[in-house]
Amino acid sequence: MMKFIKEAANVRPSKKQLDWFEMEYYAFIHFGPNTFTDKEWGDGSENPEIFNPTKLDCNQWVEAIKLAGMKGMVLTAKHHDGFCLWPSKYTEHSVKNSPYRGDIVKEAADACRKGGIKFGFYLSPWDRNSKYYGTPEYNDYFCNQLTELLTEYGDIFYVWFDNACGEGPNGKKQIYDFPRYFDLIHKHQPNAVIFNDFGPDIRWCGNEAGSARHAEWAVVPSELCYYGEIQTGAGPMADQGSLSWIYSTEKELGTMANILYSKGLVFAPSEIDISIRPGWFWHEEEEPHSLERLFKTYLASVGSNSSLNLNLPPTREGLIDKRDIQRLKELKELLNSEFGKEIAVTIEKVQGEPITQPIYNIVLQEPVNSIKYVVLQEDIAQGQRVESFRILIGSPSGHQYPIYQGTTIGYKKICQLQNPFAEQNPLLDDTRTTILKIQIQITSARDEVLLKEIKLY
Ligand code: FUL
Repeated sequence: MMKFIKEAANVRPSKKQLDWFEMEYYAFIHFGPNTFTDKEWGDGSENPEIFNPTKLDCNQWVEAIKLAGMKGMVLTAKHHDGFCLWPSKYTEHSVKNSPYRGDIVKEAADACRKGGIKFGFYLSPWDRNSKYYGTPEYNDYFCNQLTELLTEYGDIFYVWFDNACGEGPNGKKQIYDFPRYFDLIHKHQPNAVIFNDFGPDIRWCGNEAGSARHAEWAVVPSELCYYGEIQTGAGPMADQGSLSWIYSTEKELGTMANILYSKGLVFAPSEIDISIRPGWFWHEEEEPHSLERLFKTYLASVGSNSSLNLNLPPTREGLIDKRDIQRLKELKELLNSEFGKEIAVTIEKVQGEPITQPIYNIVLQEPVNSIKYVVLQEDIAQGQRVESFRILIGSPSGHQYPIYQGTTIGYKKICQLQNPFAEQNPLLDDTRTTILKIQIQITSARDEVLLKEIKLY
């Protein structure tokens, strides 16, 4: 068992997964016929004539994304309605037959390049317009479209496959040839990470509400990575009678109880995807979520070993809504004020008895009134190791008070010691004028602990 735990601690990310981790925060853009019909899911019968953005400006999207501090864009090149935002050679259901004749994928990719951010696309396997859907020919159709997107728009950092399908038990059944899709991506865009519910490079966090697991592990049972194929009835492990698959919403995904009996382990970190508004597509009457909700989501994603893919839906004119830009600005200002000024410290690492329980003694150069955040980072390139930790502050009389109890760290853990929107944490009261020391105790880990950063704010 010890050997297995050590192995789990040493499952490592690829270079492209590391690059993705470092992006932390990027934007989804949901745009298409739904924007004009006021729907969330089109049925594919929409007339392309309705798609008519009159002031479309992808540079404005990029400005909004950059203003928010995000590092990339993921555009819905084709949503479930099958309508393509590029003039695909393989269908008439696209921008080429709309009053807007341009190539929106090209405009978006060019704007990203010009603005110095990365570009990626979302491509829905579920296609409610294609006559091929539900037949083996659909995989050819899908691969043709995927190839267009992979070869005609420069560097792609991300290919986001959506596993949603609303066909129901009597609907069309499509066997997706995911291995073939993945091969195409590896061939044409070897640096692109691939997202699906089950990975292979990045996996869905399991909800669209912006909430995190109590312990988010990047190393998960390999059974998960075949789930998508099981769902569609295909693939090498399409054995529905077997218990050996794990659902992507599983709460304990990656924790010890779950990995101990797995067939293997893979490195597949989580992304939290959420829209800035209730819907993924723009609806006039909807308002952006509150600043508090978005900030919490940031802590639950970027601050909990996931990334944040925050959706900004363009309006019918083809611009990011002013209300959303205002909220993004507020969020950026809040992030700047919360994480703009580091507290200067000196850190001493004391080796605990086992190498998996080191203690970090942190002495502040100047006493402070309060510490709002402790930000921890493991050297994730070596694997994810910490299972649990706690943070203590020293009182003037020399007593130590535990102020935070944590589970995983991974790429980044933002420990919020006190909620900026709430009252003062009572535990801090008697020491708050004189905090000079804190201590971080790693209480359990899967192998030697390699913390890369400890920052206080
Ligand atoms: C879901 C889709 O059904 C939604 O429309 C949206 O695109 C979201 C990101 O993924 O599965």
